[in-house]
Amino acid sequence: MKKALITGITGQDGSYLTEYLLELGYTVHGVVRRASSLNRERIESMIGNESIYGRTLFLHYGDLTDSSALNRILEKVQPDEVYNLAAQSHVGISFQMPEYTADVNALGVVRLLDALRDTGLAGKCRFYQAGTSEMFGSGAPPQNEDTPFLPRSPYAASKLCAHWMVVNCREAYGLHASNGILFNHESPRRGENFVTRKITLGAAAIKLGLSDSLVLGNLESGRDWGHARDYVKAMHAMLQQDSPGDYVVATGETHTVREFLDEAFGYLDLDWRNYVKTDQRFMRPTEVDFLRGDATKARRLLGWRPETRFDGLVREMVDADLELLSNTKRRI
Ligand code: NAP
Ligand code: F7E
Repeated sequence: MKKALITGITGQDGSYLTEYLLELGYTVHGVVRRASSLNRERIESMIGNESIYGRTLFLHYGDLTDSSALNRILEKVQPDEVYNLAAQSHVGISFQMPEYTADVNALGVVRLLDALRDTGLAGKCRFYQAGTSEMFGSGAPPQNEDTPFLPRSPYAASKLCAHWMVVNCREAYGLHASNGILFNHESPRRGENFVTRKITLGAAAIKLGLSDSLVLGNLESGRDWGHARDYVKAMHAMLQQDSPGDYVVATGETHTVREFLDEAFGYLDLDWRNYVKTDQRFMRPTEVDFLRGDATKARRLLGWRPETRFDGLVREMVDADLELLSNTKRRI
């Protein structure tokens, strides 16, 4: 049985990847941060299952800013595959916390790659780095592996540093290390301060009479939105290849924030124009206007295809938020 170590296991992608790897028969080890309250909601169902937790799923305290903890965890777990999903992943917040963002997203990867070498795992363990379409920034669409990187935020710049560190490690030391260049992927488990989840939660709250407005920023930007459940399969597929590489993972379809609003509110028979306001505080100093990925390479070499389309994604998120708010009556 293969052993995987996942950093960022408590995040959106970490939770889907854990479920997928457990289904494939892996033993999964996750790195969790110490916090004053437990934030393990997304993996709660697995932690609460006695036939999984402590048998095929294990958690270890660590942090991408703490090299010695990373070394200890790797030494103890001896994983066959490492998936580095941990990050300060919010682009807007990265403008307010550029140093921290670079520490976790860029130096964190340096620490992890060094730890793999220091523990003698570099020759045996495969490595996945969670790269992002944000690295393309203002690069012309459709963006693929040959598109120049023109980052537009501290988040994007930090991820670009990580990207090249991974490329260098495989060239210099022969590490089986791959960069996934993933375009936006969402789900009912998406963090509540990303635009898609903000919209589906907001629309559900308005429908249930728990709120009467929703405040957003730029409605004109275009994103290539897919489903996280589909995207974690591509991460795994990259590490099953004979050679490491870099892969764009995307649907090839772009929608604006406005179109996301149309779909989410329209599904609930609401007109978003009656409820949505915009405010400067949610605008970014520099914006990425339009992303559309060309995932030909992933399709050809990994056999990967997205299974969920845009309308299905939006409806699944709206339905989940209706259910969540109906059960909790939480005001947002
Ligand atoms: P997410 O929901 O924000 O999850 C981030 C995870 O990283 C959480 O488990 C978080 O732990 C952990 N983390 C944050 N700082 C850490 C630190 N200093 N040390 C250890 N763990 C830390 O992000 P996601 O959407 O699942 O994305 C997964 C990865 O893919 C991220 O690297 C993101 O940048 C990248 N990515 C995401 C997308 C997308 O559209 N979702 C697209 C391209 C790339 P807590 O739970 O304790 O906060
Ligand atoms: O913004 C606009 C915002 O924060 C999408 C991360 O997973 O995907 C994500 O980054 C768009 C932007 O995602 C609000 O200005 C309008 O144009 O949902 P987002 P993102 O910045 O695309 C990439 C691939 C990642 O790698 C990242 O980790 O929506 N927008 N109004 C808003 N965005 C937010 N958050 N909140 C608003 O109120």
